[in-house]
Amino acid sequence: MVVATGQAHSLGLKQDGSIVAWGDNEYGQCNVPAPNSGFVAIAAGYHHGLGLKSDGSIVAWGRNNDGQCNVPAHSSGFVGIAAAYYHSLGLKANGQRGDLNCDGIVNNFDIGAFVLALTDASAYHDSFPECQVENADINSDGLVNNFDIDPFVSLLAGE
Ligand SMILES: [Ca+2]
Ligand SMILES: [Ca+2]
Repeated sequence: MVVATGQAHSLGLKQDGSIVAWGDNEYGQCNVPAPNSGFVAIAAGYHHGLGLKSDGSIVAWGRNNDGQCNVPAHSSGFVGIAAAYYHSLGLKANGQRGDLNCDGIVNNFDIGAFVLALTDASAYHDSFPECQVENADINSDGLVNNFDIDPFVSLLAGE
């Protein structure tokens, strides 16, 4: 079991992916939201808790006086979490080559985003504001252009 501790409460992540919480519950920091399953990481803030789920989403609960439980929209693709005194951090896997929709994996769902990144970088930024167009530079020559198409297809095919 992985354990994280806050100011006066503690969280434990069990091997089955559920979280146990105990201690001071004045702000609901021990009330893990349902469904309490599928967690892969935990973090405890002063009066709040964070859980990272295997699907890359973040769940937050407990005291929310400074918005530390307001997980931003597009809450997916996270690979790590950290909880500080009164704020929270999520680490995204948005630096992966070929992962143009930055959901943490390279697959057929990246094709549309890749084409957009190649043809219209500003439209790409509008559609995927949290992603990096540089991830379309599959052949790592510093440019996002047609020469990245073949390497991208190979990447998708797992070659
Ligand atoms: Ca992707
Ligand atoms: Ca390139």
